[in-house]
Amino acid sequence: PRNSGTGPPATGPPLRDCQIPSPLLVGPVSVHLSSPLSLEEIRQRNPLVLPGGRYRPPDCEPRHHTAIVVPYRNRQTHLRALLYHLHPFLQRQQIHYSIYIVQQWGNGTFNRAKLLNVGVREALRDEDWSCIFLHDVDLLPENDHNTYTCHKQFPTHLSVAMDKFRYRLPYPQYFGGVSAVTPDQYMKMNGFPNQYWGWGGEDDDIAARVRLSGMKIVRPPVAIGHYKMIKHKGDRGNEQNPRRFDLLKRTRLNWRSDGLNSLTYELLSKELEPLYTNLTVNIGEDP
Ligand code: UD2
Ligand code: MN
Repeated sequence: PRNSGTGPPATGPPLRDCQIPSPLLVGPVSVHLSSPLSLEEIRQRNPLVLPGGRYRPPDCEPRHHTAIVVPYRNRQTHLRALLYHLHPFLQRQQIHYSIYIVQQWGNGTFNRAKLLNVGVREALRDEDWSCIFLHDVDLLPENDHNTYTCHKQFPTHLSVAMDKFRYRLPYPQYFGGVSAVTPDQYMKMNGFPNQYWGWGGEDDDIAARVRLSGMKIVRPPVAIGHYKMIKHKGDRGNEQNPRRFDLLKRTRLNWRSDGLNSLTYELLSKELEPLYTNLTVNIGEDP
């Protein structure tokens, strides 16, 4: 077959471009959260997904190439729910995609933004992605018209209407949950901060970087950007970061020196699991 996998396309007559919008879209979908299937069952339901969680539409040439990067530690049931919903969702959108789970090694304080930096860098080693999604593990999109593609000029914030905020944007600069950048946009804003250890603030820092680097945030209509967040308590090792307010006061001074250009980490392993690429990474500890 042509174009199986993510390698170079085989020779032969070119496939026609995938239609826009995808004829496979169904619009609103109901998201059930009780007892997600096992990884094996999810795999069986997604026979065209290749090791590493890679997919390419089999019968048309995709116009979009998206890496989904998920910061992660110890959320097995959420991960299963995400994979269960996201694989069919992205396939209906006829996107060429891959899912990266960036797992923080050890019991040190969690650092979401630094894990996202690692995920972007490692994903771009694999492939020339046109778009990179930054995706919480516990957020499930409820409408497949919310396409997982990037805006040419500006970073996108996708999770504009979540059940936990009564399907409204909590505040105008809110950038948490699910967002997306092109590699160019990511470079322009010097990536994300590495210094936010623990819960909170890093999403507002990222939003500030967008503005400080001369860009703005674009969003889908509220009617389309619907998400369910799986209910959860705060995680051990991700306590509220008491320094977040001080750090946020300094984004304007720090963003050029802290970010993509100051990122250091040790990649401990990279495994092509059936439904995702697992990156285990030592990102160090809160100094
Ligand atoms: C909000 C934001 C989130 C982030 C966070 C502050 C929403 C929907 N999301 O999420 O984007 O800005 O506040 O840091 O408003 N995680 C793990 N294991 C852990 C801890 C975190 O996997 O032990 C990952 C996981 O992908 C999770 C994400 O980090 O979804 C954010 O952490 P959270 O879900 O505990 O924080 P929450 O829901 O307040
Ligand atoms: Mn959450």
